[in-house]
Amino acid sequence: MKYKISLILLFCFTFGICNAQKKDPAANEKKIYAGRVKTAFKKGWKAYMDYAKGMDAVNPIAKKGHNWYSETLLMTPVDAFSTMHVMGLKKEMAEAKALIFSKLNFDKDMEIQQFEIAIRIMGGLLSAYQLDGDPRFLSLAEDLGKRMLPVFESPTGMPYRLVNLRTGKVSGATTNPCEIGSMLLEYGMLSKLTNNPIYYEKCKRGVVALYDRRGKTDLVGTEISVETGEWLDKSAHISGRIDAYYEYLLKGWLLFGDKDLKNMWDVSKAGIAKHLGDQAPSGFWYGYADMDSGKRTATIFGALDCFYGAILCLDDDMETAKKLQASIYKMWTLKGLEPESIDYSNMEIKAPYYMIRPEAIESTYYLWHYTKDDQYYQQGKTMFESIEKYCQVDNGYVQIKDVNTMEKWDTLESFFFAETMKYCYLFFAPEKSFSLDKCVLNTEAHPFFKTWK
Ligand code: DMJ
Repeated sequence: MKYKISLILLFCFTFGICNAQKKDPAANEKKIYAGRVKTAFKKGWKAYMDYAKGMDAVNPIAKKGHNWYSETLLMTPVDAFSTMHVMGLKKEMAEAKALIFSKLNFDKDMEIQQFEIAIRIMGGLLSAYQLDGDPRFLSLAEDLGKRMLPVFESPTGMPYRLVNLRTGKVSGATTNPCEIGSMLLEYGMLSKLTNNPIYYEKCKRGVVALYDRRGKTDLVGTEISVETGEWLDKSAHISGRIDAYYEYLLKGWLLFGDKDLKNMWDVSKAGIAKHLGDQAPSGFWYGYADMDSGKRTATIFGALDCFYGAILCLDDDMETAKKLQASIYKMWTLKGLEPESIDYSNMEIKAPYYMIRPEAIESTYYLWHYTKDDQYYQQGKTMFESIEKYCQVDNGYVQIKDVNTMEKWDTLESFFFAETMKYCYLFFAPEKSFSLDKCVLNTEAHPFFKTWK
């Protein structure tokens, strides 16, 4: 009798496991990887708490921290919070909140770069408010938003780059499209959540002023004066200094349903495809061109440019996203970690460092999310493994000075926590912990939810 029962139990157990494996053979592996990404995040965070608590960022090897400006803006805790929430890291969330609510204060006689502070700090606070519900996050974001508003008081309506948080004095009249347009999501969210349209209105006015100055190719250049409206560098590309301007035209439409943005995106997208898209022998890439003539000026593609794969996915252009992804992965596996930039005409590395940027992982994740094609899941695993292998030190994670030698660079940008770790985690995260379909991620990967009608 006893023997019979054991046999039945054994049968049920084996059958149960086999059945579960049939349902999702990768379930177990995903659980293990989700745990490993969380462990990596916690290790990075511990380094911050041990050596840089209360400062902007950590230098794990030197066992110290540093601030961007003369005083801290709590860059790492604010940027890290939304990922802690997605990962369900309660202890770390409590630590970040304690720091933010006891130490974060914007009343400082300090000149800051409004774009970086908007996407990392304002974006982080707004997302934290939506995820966590604590109204102090929103109050801080609103205080910051008010202090940064003077940037829009230029003759053209395009924002100045820098502002003093206490006095409101602005400077930095020479700027770029990214620093003009890539705060539209943050200012828009602030408007929605505070019922005060001023932030979105001012920011959108600057975006439209920039768009109206686009070249004959429908593309924007790299440098412009917000006082005269004149272009100072007419080089068009999707790399740093322009990238998130395009990203926010599409995401602004998706989040706010603003048809002007949709139109601006459609026009820009066609210009990008026509003048920057480049089918080379080494693969499909986006290069540089003159914004008026469309003449190719360089065949450079960089780590930052990789964001465009995610945007193509959001725009439902899977075929182009897949072509670009093959190149992104080629660049990543060239040395085992992606360099900052390459010349795709000969696959020569132009800038050899790796800042633990997220964009390649981001696009791989979007493609996997929308296609569920296993090759992208495998690529995501490879990317995480290479960060584990090359960027990990005994007491944390650091950047890489040169992907040829994998020499360490003892610093860690806050986007390691906000983005790189978040995208790595999402490949393996339990479905119920996060859904990309229910939010729009800002350019710093902070989830924004449409909570209004
Ligand atoms: C982040 O701050 C944001 O993703 C920004 O849009 C570009 N640069 C970094 C990450 O590389």
